[in-house]
Amino acid sequence: MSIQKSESLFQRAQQSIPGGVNSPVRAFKSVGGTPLFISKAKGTYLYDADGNRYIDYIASWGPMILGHAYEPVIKAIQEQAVYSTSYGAPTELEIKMAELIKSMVPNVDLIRMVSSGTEACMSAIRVARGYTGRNKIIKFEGCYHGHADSFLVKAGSGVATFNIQTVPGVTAGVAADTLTCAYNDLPAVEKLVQEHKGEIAAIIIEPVAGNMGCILPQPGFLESLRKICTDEGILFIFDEVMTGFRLAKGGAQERLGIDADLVTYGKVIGAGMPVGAFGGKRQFMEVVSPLGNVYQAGTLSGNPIAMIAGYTLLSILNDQPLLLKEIEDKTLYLKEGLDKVLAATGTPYVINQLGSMISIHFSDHAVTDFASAASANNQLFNKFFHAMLKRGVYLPPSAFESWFLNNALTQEDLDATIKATKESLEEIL
Ligand code: KE4
Repeated sequence: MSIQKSESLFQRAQQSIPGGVNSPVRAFKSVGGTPLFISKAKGTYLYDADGNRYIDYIASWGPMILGHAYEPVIKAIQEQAVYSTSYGAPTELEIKMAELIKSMVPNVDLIRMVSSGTEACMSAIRVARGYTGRNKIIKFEGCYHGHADSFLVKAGSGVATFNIQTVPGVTAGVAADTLTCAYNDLPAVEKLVQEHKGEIAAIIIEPVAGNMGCILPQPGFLESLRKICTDEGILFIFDEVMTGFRLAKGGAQERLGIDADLVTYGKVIGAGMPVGAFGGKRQFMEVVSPLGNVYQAGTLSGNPIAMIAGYTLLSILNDQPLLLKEIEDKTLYLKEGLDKVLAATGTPYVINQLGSMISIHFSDHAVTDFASAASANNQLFNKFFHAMLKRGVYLPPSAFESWFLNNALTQEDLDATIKATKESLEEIL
């Protein structure tokens, strides 16, 4: 398999773009090698600049839940684009989008559109601080809520992949207001809350973590956090940028039966266009400008192209909830196949999975937080990544990422992935 064009494009890209990419996780820095430059995609297949085809398990890090170039979405974008791509003024489309999301998810009376998951999470934290008058937040080591300063403290995704302990440019003052502890470590949360009584505005969490690989909340963990927040006047923020409209129509709130005070969305709600959102009960969201004084804004927030793309995709998921079940069934089929081939090798591994989020960890212990994810044999994962890539299977280029299945995957694709896994393990072990 030649990747000559990607290699020359990567050289050229590095002359004009930091690291040759517009987002670090794309650079293959932890797995090594040359990032593939993608020229097109359709359904579950990516095609790189050299014409090689890959079965895609990234789905643009989540958004392509029904597959790439999904016809109803493409058609809707094409039809809308002729009426201009942005007005900087309100449109009925934004109302329809807000009303649709409110009808699909629990606990959202008001919702504000933004242009990324980072903006959504950054704004949600500001709402919590504005509403409570408190400064500190608790986040969990290995969770990633975007690249706003407050979150780049023991963050997941690329920050974990590159093992960046403290991000230059994030001031000590900002970092001091971000308290961290291990995911699933309830005593650590209780200790922080007691030590900082009355100072904590929010606890923000990925209800199912996807930025350390896929890591599930232990039974009772989220319920206990919910009780702590209620008792202490702390806002409970679910970062559902990954889990929203994937784990269930109502996201993790519905799937896990936990009520958040604020919830953030991204990825799927834009169907691949730049969209994020934050929302919650009226009592919290009415502090947001221009209703309240917590200022938050965006030139392209709610722009018509992003709205029609997201609205079209969400409408389909809303009208056909069995689609999410189909993707979950495909994930379970894949998990069973991976389990069989991995078990046959005798090498230690765990597979974490919920809904259509899944990850493999070459570990002889359960992976329940960042430390246990980091102590897995991630060098072996890197070899596995490349062995799969050369067999036409495109996994996230880091052990600290969840895989994302899309509904364009066929039984043949899944079987090909299981076969590639068997062959890859035979090669690298
Ligand atoms: P964006 O600003 O990248 O749209 O969203 C930030 C974000 C917030 N919350 C969660 C739970 C997220 O997973 C993300 C972004 N996820 C990463 C992938 N792990 C985006 C990929 C990238 O950084 O290029």
